[in-house]
Amino acid sequence: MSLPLFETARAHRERTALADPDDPVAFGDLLDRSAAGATRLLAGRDDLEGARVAILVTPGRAWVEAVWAVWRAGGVAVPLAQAHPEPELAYALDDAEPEAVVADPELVDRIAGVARSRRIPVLQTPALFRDGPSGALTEPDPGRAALMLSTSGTTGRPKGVVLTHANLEAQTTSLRSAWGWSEEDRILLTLPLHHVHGIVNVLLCALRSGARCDVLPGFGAEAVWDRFARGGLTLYMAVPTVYRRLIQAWEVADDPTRARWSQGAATLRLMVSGSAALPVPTLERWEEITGHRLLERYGMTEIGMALSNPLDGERRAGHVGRPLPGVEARLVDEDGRTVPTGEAGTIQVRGPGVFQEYWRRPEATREAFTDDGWFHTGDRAVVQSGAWRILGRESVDILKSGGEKISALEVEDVLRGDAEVEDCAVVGVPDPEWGERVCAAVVLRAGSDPDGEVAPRLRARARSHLAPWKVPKEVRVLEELPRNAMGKVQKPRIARIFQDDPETLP
Ligand code: MLC
Ligand code: AMP
Repeated sequence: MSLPLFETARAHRERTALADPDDPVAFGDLLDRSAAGATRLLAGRDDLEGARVAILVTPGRAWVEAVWAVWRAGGVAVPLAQAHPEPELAYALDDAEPEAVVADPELVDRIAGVARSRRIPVLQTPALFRDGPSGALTEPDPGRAALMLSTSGTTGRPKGVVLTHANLEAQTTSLRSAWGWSEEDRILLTLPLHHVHGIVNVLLCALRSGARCDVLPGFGAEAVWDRFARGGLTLYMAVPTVYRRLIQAWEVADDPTRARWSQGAATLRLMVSGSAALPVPTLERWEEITGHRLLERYGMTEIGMALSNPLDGERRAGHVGRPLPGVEARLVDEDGRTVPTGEAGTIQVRGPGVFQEYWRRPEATREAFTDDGWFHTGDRAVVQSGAWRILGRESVDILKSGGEKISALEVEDVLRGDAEVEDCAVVGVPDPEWGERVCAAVVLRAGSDPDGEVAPRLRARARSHLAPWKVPKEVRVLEELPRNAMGKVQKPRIARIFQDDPETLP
């Protein structure tokens, strides 16, 4: 049995799969080097049998080689965020219990300590993929787990979302058909590779199509514009914050630069936005300066992409289109009954792209699905004249900042660890740059100095424990948290306090 992804790679051995950022890498190279990596990971065994291997590798050829090596050895790849501080990495290792970590030499120091104390070996790129004895590899069955991605939930700490090879194949098949992918496509990757957006929509769709992916190791507005201007690209996909930053860079550029950038962008065939609501002004300004009407789509780590505006046809502003090929979607009320057309409800999704389970959380997995297999997304929407419109989330405790999902409860737990904090509430405040800005209201213990260095101290605490996007951009001391008659903290009221009277960062 062979996975379609690797069949495609074999059929395109001589063609360029990646440019990293300028060096071309052929599909054949990726196959050969990942085979060497798989053989080393196996160390004499036939199959990793679903063992996890954590990946702390910069987007580029080594990332693909590492993940393919894990898959070809029968393991589950667990991509880690490069920006994670030690406690986040430690949590990820304790949760996934990987048998090894694959890390770039320049990232090894970040994880070496936490890996050593857990007796997890760290294998370094690119040495892992050097020529060596390559054993016979038996590719895993499509039903086996391939990828574990971390997602924030309403229950505090992040959960592992387990996707099988068949899930990934279903997700890429759906998107390739909906967005007209072919081997002639060339996409620019600037998204991080610890999320479904960068991994599936950009990288795996390209590799599975026999197309080419040009990689920038991170996002920079000028670098992206310059890459558009150099020509040759056909596709770009990003989160709304990125399009806003690109617009801002264009606005301050001189006329010749603007002209060069706009002309370059106009040569692409499709630009896609997702992972958070695309503000209509961003959609409109982008269309004015590039001629591209962004295709907005809706997805989630657990399900891949579910809804999309059409490749051909009307892309309605503020809407996310309709269900993608192979995806069933419906709106339900609180009792789980399908709502009448035109009424708001919560999105449920079913289909072959939907994930297998939350890692080692059978209860959470059970609760996320109905008896007949619909996944409950927690996002509210309404269908207007055939197009779906996202209305927001059911839970006030799930925030989205710059496309990163954040659990308010997880941030609150860290802030409560400060000796002076009696209580706190973390909220998402509507923000033109981030979509939502993470803000924290804190109540101090009696006797604490309210004029002291509370905000910088709490931000520093958050920074040392949490990924950078979870660090509150603003911290305010309140006398008490507003509560309703039942004693429940009224988060929308707290968000309004920050909204009505925005403060600059301390
Ligand atoms: C970085 N910072 C953020 C942030 N990213 N703060 C809030 N939200 C974020 N998302 C912090 C930095 O640590 C820094 O803090 C300050 O903000 C400015 O940093 P920067 O250098 O300007 O940010 P940058 O590194 O350029 O990152 C911004 C970004 C990045 C938008 C390019 O966040 C990004 O790539 N986001 C995409 C995430 C993604 O792929 N999501 C898809 C999820 S999957 P300080 O204090 O040090 O100044 C999904 C499903 C679906 O949602 O539908 O696709
Ligand atoms: P994640 O859990 O990080 O995969 O993020 C998924 C969430 O992002 C969804 O549940 C939505 O809340 C949000 N999301 C993704 N795409 C869109 C979109 N186009 N509009 C609004 N919200 C979106």
